[in-house]
Amino acid sequence: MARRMLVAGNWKMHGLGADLGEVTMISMAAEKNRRVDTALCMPATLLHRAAAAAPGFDIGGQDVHPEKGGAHTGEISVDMIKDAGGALTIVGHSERREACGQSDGDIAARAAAALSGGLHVILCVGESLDVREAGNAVERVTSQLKASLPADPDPNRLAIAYEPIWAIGTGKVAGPEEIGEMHSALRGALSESLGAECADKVRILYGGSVNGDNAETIFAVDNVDGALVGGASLSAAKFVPIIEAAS
Ligand code: G2H
Repeated sequence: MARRMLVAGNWKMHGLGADLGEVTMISMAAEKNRRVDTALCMPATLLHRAAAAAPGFDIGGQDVHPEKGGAHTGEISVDMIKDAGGALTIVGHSERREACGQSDGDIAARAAAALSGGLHVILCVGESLDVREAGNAVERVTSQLKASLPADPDPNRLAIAYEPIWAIGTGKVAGPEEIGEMHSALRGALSESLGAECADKVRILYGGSVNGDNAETIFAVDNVDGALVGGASLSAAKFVPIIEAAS
């Protein structure tokens, strides 16, 4: 089936109030390009102001806690993201898995809470360079996906992002054959876990040093339904060409 492309930015720990003009410019470009779904995942401090700076545009968080509230210093809940105007969240980014020791089970719980609370979810998976060089990338990443999936997800509100850790912020991009092989394997793993009909609706994004120069090549690969973009999402000048490449 034809899936709509999704291009989501991940500002990570970047951005101050002075940078919100970029959010507005990106949202205006997205408004003109209705063929592609577009979103920006902001640091918690900017969620509310980014939503106000870009009415009608999808703003999201970068992680979410599975519980509704409690003694969880530094965490953010589903209701907090929604209250700030957010519509989606990333879960399972490798930087969060590593920094916070999140297991696949933790990621599944976070994704389940976000989906049941009404958010859209971008669930990240990816392998290290050691795993890639040992020839175990497909096996590792498909296992990681199966263990990180929430039960009975709404496929229209779940996207998977394949982000090889060795390609994140390094300027190294997986080649079209590596991306195609992994995305096809991830579609198969989704089918085994959720059934073919459901798996067919889930978008699989690529992430890792995507930019305006390489986006078109990446988007031409089978089973690539968009991108999760870090560094190149911080300015309209760099992000808008990626949105255009998806349309
Ligand atoms: C991968 C990506 C966004 P970048 O983490 O999630 O970042 O595009 O900077 O490699």
